[in-house]
Amino acid sequence: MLFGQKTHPMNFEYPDRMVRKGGGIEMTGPTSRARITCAAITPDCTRLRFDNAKVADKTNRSDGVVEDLRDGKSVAPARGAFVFSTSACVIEIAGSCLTIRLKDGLVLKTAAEGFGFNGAQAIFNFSVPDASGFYGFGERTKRFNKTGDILDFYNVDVCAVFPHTFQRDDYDPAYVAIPFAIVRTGAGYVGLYLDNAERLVFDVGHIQPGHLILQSLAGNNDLYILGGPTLREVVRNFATLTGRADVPPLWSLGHHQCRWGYKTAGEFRALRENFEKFDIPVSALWFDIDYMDEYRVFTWDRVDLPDPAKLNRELKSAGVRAVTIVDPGVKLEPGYSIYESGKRRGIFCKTESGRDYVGRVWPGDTVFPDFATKGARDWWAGHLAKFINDGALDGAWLDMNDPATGWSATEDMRFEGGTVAHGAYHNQYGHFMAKASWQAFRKLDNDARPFLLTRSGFAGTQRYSAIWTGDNVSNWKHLRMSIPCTINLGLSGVAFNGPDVGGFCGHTDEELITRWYQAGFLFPFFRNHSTNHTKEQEPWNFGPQCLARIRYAIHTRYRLMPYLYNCFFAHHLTGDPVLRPLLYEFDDVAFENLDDQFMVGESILMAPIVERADAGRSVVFRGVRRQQRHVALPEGWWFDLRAGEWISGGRTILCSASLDEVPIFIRDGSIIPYFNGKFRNGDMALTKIELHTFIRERAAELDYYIEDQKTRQYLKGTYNTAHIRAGSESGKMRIVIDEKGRYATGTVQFTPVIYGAEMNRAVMDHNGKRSARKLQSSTRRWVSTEVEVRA
Ligand code: MIG
Repeated sequence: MLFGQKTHPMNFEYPDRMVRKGGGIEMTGPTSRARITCAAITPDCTRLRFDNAKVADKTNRSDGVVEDLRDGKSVAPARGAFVFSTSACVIEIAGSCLTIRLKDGLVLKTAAEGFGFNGAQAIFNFSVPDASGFYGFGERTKRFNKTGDILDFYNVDVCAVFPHTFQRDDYDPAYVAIPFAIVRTGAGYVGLYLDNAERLVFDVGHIQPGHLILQSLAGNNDLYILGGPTLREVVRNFATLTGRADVPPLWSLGHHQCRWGYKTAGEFRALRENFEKFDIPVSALWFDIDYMDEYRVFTWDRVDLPDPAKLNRELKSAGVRAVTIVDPGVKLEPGYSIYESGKRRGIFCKTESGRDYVGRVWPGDTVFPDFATKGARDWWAGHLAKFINDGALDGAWLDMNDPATGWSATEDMRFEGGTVAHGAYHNQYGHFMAKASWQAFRKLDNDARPFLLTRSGFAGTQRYSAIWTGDNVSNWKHLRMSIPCTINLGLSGVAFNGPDVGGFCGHTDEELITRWYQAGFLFPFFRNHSTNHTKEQEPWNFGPQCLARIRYAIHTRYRLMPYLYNCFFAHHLTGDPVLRPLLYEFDDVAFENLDDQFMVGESILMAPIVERADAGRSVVFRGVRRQQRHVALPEGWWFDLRAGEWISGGRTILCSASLDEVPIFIRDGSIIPYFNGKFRNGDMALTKIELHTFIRERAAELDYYIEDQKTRQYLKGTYNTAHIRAGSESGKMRIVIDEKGRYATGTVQFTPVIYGAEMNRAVMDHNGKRSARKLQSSTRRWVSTEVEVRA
């Protein structure tokens, strides 16, 4: 089937004879027979399993759901009825029509012909006439709200296979498949997760307005119904089902620099020196494919990089980590030790002919580890661990795992010793590669936090890796699209994600890179990356003014590191994404399609400029061109960081921003933990934290998590929660901190910084220890109106 195609709903049969059988309900039609069973997974999550008789292999090979939640508690149909009832919902089956009544009153109903089969294919057709917002769906292009779109779930090396996407923003193929739909109706939100790793197509009101149609091409279907009624609850439920990510190492939240084309040790040293010279923090430098010896995985080009471990230790002593790309393909070359060892152990994917599957990628003829098997994962983990250790590396970057196989037909690749056809693992190839690579890091140090970045993935990949959104282009469309893409991926469980800042393909320019840094500096993953033979994209290539602007954005990220890190910790505990749509915090129909603004955590609203100056509206004020845009401000008060004053929300304002500026607003009732101390690139000790407090009418509360920020001890409960409350009391700001937990207390010292309040004293109480302070500053600006340009 071609991209964009699907099976016509009229080509399915809709079974309508029902009998109660085997703890479930059996449906039959002229050619089809399917048994539906139900399980209560969590108090807010129910699973319906459709066991289609035409699907011979009953194994569900999806690794999407966390192991602990795979069984659930099976629920038999009610006596004498075709009804399943759980604490979350009541599901009624009448012919092939499903009615799901959620406990909060939301009703989700299919069409009369609601689910059907065409051999091994299945269709679920939900009639959702009052739904106007559809979100999630993993990594997607286009806009935030998917109403009217057709979404293919079949991972592909997008840019290589569909080069026309370079100049467009309306194409569908993606590198990541997460078949999860969030539906916004008048009565609240509900989530549907179709847990089937085979190729799927979702049609969101494109062929039938008012309908959400889910189709699978093969395999058995587990349909999870995730309750709300708020967006936050649906997202948290899905994150719990597929796994909330571990907390990343602190350095990985810094600014990263990468480029396809960096080759020699001298270049890496010069890069590090330039970052220092230009006063730009960089937490990691990345090695793209040129570091390898003719693209052989787990090797180094010893001419260009004679002693990589020495180089990487040198970088680390300056606070800069090193990450290498790792492609799954192993060069088919007798005598090459990795190939020989894999061959001996029989861990490569096979074809139907019984031979090792051969693809055609960077090293030439290439074989592929069968990550679906434990044997191959263990083999890979062993080699990767050794490579990481010998090279003094800090992380791995997993590319080409969609999988990309060049001109060799991908579908010929089979799994589990050739017994399982390609489709069962296609969408999970990157996922299982990430799982195997994660094991490698755990092998090296069981108490350390792995850092992995993958291009391809499936539901649940966040358990092992962060995701970058693949090959984008240095143009305004791709900058604009990066916001909804990162938001939807975040709603789909993958909080730690982001685009190539500045754009990967094509040449960036001074204005675009400035706006991209300004839009992206608080994205969860923050890396400048570009392809070879394009304009050099490091921050100092665009003149001193541009450098100053970029520096300002990057410094602000490091200053806000406690806030960002805390968002990641909170994600681990709750499932809340880091980058959020406004809808997440303010459920207002006005924000249903809003995707050129976003929230970072619950307090920071960003409305970056994502249009070229000569494309949008602009004004000249005091001799400076300022670009204009509309900013929707939700109800309540907002602190405009640029003006240093409160403005009222509940309206859309027209904002103008020169190239020095990013419109950022802080929500009334916020405490933002801020780092004003010394750091060297990725090395920071967050022991002295300023509490930037923004209070006008709402009192503020924040749970701030305190732990060692490098080991896995927090997973055993070794962390503290500092519950911080702030409010004004008779002309004084009163801040009360109640720190509790199993970590040593008092390792972090807090200092208040009050914004926009007419008072000059604060009283702080930290676990009973009182201190009165004069306010340090009330107008420290994060992204200044006039950026200081240094020579
Ligand atoms: O065929 O390693 O998306 O980030 O720089 C291209 C070279 C292979 C694709 C990745 C990109 C990376 C590039 N890779």
